[in-house]
Amino acid sequence: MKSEHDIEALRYGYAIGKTMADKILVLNGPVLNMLGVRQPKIYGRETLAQVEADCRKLARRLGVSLDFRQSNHEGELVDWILKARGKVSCLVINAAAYTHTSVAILDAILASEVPTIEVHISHILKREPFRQRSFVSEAAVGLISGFGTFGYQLAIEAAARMAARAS
Ligand code: CA2
Repeated sequence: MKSEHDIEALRYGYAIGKTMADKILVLNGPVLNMLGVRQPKIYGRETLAQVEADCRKLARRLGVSLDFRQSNHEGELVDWILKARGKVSCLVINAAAYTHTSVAILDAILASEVPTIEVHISHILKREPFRQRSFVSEAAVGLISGFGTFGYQLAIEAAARMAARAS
């Protein structure tokens, strides 16, 4: 018979028996499912599935479990962030266009009280003025931007170190 914790763990994709300190949630916002398919000059040639595979490899090496998700829907991202409260040690988020528009995602991060690392593939401060404003940054511990998809690896490394320090 599975406990409520085990069912939650399965739903979130966490390894049963791991503690909150071991869990990193990676969220990706709208249109990132098109990664590697269009605009390779800005976002590179790697697909989101390849980014996920690289992140999983690194997470295994670091001994942390990973839940990696993408949604084109603001409300779905908000729900995932709120459900992470008390269950994950760190949120890594590339909110894509919602970075620059979504007070709802900012409020969800603040309400979740989950330490958050903001990631962008491109260097948002060097792009159009509307991309230079980030609501996510108001709540994030730090920002990784401009390192291409390698930024996800940097964020997971930082998240694992933060979690180890906190536990
Ligand atoms: O640089 C980033 O990671 C961004 O978060 C990407 C967002 C953009 O709105 C942000 O300003 C910066 C765009 C994600 C859409 O990804 C695409 C992938 C392939 C083709 C077109 C868009």
